[in-house]
Parts: sequence; C-alpha cells; structure tokens
Amino acid sequence: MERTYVMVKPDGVQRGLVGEVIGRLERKGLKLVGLKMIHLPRETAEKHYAPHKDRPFFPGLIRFITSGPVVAMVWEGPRAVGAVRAVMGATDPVTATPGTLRGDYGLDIGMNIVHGSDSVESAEREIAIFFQPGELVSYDKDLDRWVTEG
Ligand code: D4T
Repeated sequence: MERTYVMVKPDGVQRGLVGEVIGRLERKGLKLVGLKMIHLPRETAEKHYAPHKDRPFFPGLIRFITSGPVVAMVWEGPRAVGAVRAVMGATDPVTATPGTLRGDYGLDIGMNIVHGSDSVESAEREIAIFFQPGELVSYDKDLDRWVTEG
C-alpha cells in the first residue's frame, strides 16, 4: 500500500477543476486520506520544489504556485504514486495523452492543473511538508475489496 501527495495547483482551483481531480482519483479506486486548502507561503513552496531550485523555471514556478490557493491532498492505494501519475498525464499538457487530466485540460507546461509525487520517496517528503501525521486518517471502504484483490 502506498500514499502519495497530490495538489490541485492555483490554475486548477481557479478553473473549477478541484471536483474533477478528486472525482477521477476516486473513480480510479484510490482512497482520500487527507485534504486541506491553503495559500502557500513562499517558504513552503520553495521547500516543496527544492529539487528544482537550480532549474531556470524555478522563480516562475514559485510565483505561480503561490499566486492563489491550492488543494493539498494525500491519496492511498496499491501503487498509488504510479496510479496518480497515470491519471494526471505527462508534465507538458500539450503532449499529455487525451483522457488524462493534463491531456484534457491543459495547454501550458507551467499551468498543468495538478501535481502528484513522482516516487514513494518524494511522496514521503512532500506529505511531511504539508500534513502533520494526525491530520491523515485511516479507514476502510467496503468497496476496496472490489477494487483490488489485496
Ligand atoms: P509536478 O512536480 O508539478 O507534478 O510536475 P511533474 O513532476 O510532472 O514535472 P516536473 O517535476 O518536471 O516539473 C515541476 C513543475 O515545474 C513546472 N515546469 C516544469 C515548468 O514550469 N517548466 C518546465 O520547463 C518544466 C520541466 C511544471 C511542473
């Protein structure tokens, strides 16, 4: 079982795509175990995107991600990291496969609707930035036995 960090970015919130992101991940069979809406302070944004700090797009990325509220979430499920990446699609929405969130809704690599951790290690690091352990819930869904043989 894995947990992964998902964030609806400011463009996704402004465009009313929060429900679409949550709905697609729910229908995929993943389980929502943490959720909050926040306007990221600059320090938190820089911590989250620290692996990209030397990239040329870093200043613009920090400006964008702090430009409005985001929806921060933790999703759980078997191979949850890869499952979320598949539902999101490729980083560049123009080349992302239609049927994915980015493929269906994006045109700009900077404004690509949603973030999802790219590995289990990144997920652990990112979840710890946004959530206290007590803010994440554990619960069973009866439907789970129809989603995975576990
Ligand atoms: P995130 O991290 O937002 O889920 O995106 P990805 O995992 O799919 O892509 P990434 O880490 O390579 O990029 C992080 C973030 O930076 C923006 N970006 C990226 C950008 O504005 N210009 C660029 O050239 C690249 C590569 C988009 C996502």
